[in-house]
Amino acid sequence: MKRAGSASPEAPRPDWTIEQDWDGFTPAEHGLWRRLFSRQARVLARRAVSEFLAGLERLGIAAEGIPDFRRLNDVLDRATGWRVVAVPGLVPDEVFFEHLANRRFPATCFIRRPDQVDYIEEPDIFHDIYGHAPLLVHPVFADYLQTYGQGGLKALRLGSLSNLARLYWYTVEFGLIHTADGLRLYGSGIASSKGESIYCLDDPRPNRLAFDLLRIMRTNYRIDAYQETYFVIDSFDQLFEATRPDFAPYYRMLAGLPDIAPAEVLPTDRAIP
Ligand code: HBI
Ligand code: FE
Repeated sequence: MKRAGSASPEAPRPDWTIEQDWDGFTPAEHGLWRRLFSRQARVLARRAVSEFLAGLERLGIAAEGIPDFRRLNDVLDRATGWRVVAVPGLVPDEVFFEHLANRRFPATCFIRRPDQVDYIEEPDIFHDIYGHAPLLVHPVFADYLQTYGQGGLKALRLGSLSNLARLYWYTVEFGLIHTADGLRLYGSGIASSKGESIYCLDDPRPNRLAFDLLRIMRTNYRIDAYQETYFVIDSFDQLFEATRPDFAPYYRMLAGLPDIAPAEVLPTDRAIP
């Protein structure tokens, strides 16, 4: 059954936000969340970076089912000044970046169908909240994502969005990080997928390459299969520092260079064991 929030009788708001209508979720929808959540807790225990697991715990979204954004926002706001806002689905790039630039994370409010537990191509609330919200309480990652939103607005004006979108893909969505305990995952696209959480760390097939900003911005990606290449950061500080400069000169350099295929490894790449 669908809820009033997604079929508002009023004209859509210019920022695409809607009400989450938390009271409208059914027991079956809460049950599906709990099932996804407990399954993923086991998988991520020794695979997700400790900052992600700490964020999950701090948000207190473990036990009860689909989180109420009002409660989530109390914690988020106190931690880093971020909030989540409800949107009906994918929103236009400019709207998406405008939210990020103002420390608002647009989150969908529908949950996948029971036959989609293992795979769904579009973002649902499990991906958006379980996958994305935990790192929003991390001060450095919180700043990185806001800076990305500001950079997105600029990339749109400069016609370089395809370059910048790859940075989001290979970090925020599918990033790995090197820690004292070995490789860990932090990307939300991985963290919200049981299969890819295991594959990205345990499978010998994918390339795991050291983070390289310009290289990433040349690399195509697949949205319909596990990644063939992951990029590994050393720390969130490294990520934030590398993306702090003005990208306009980078975009001019990249304009003359060919794209790199998702599976390709270059002689200049540094593989992470
Ligand atoms: N909308 N709701 C939503 N979630 C996204 O992740 C998203 C979006 N709109 C555009 C968009 N992502 C892309 O522009 C970026 O990932 C580059
Ligand atoms: Fe996402």
